[in-house]
Amino acid sequence: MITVLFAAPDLWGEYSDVLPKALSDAGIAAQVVQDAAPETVDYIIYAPSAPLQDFTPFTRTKAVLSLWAGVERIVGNDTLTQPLCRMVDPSLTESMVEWVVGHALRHHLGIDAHIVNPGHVWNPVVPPLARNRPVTVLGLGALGTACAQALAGLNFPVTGWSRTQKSVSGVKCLSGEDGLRQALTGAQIVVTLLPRTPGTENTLNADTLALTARGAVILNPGRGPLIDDAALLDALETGQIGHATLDVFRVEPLPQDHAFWAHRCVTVTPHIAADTRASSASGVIAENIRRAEAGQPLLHRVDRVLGY
Ligand code: NDP
Ligand code: OXD
Repeated sequence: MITVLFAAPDLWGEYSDVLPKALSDAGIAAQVVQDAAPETVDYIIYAPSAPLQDFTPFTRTKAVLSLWAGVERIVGNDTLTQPLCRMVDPSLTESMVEWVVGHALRHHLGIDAHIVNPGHVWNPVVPPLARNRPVTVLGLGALGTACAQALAGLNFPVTGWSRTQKSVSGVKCLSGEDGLRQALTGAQIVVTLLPRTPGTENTLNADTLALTARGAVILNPGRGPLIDDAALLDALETGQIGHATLDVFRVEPLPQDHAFWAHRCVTVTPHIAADTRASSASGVIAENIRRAEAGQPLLHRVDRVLGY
């Protein structure tokens, strides 16, 4: 019998039934507990809300399994010597695709003009076809790749950018510094799905925002620090950027006095682009524990040096 410590008390209600069931379905004899002597714990289930900060006493723990895809709040923890895995979950991916495609289509079709039209103006402006609207997705990981492919499936010409060179069917893939400039040049919609690391901070800044097509739309469901807030506000003022739909921020909840709230060309969504669903995430956790117990390599292991 292995011991799985569920270290995120606020999520216990969602997982208390489904996680033990998923482990049992995977053939693992486990007790899932909210409290245990550290030296008895085999696996830790972690979320940023977890009060647990010192991993030193967990001497027999074989892995820390994050319920979140983004691991920036744990990856730099020096007491963590155990392997860390991030969440890659089909329902998380599905919801991110829905958020990105939904907000891309909102801007592509100019839907707002028809929803808010107090003057009852009959203005038959026909949007271009998607095939004539270049879209760039920064980050071609689990989420970025799925979003890029969904957008390509709607006929948008999609360019994707990542740290290492990728090959994604239907998507023009670029990497490296020059690749970033090429990917952004002329883009009309830019989606940021990079992790927060020192290497991705302010990827969108005054210099790179200036490369996009005039009036481009930014969709950021990645992390707030991927964008230089002040540079974005400047670019919105000049019209270089036409609209920004932002789901994530440097400080969350977004402070009431932040300029994004009141800006007519900014849409704020409250970090809801994609949520980890307990039922599918439990299956992902159970599979990883099954693999570890069988001596197989863990899936979705975080590279502590790269930070994601
Ligand atoms: P992955 O780790 O699968 O993918 C990350 C991608 O970013 C990879 O393509 C990687 O390149 C690329 N990348 C990393 N660093 C750099 C760099 N310095 N330059 C260029 N490219 C870089 O992550 P996911 O797709 O699973 O998730 C992405 C992010 O989405 C998460 O880290 C999280 O911040 C955010 N997120 C937001 C949610 C929300 O609700 N708003 C929900 C879930 C996640 P390479 O392929 O070469 O390694
Ligand atoms: C995540 C998130 O990283 O919800 O999973 O942002």
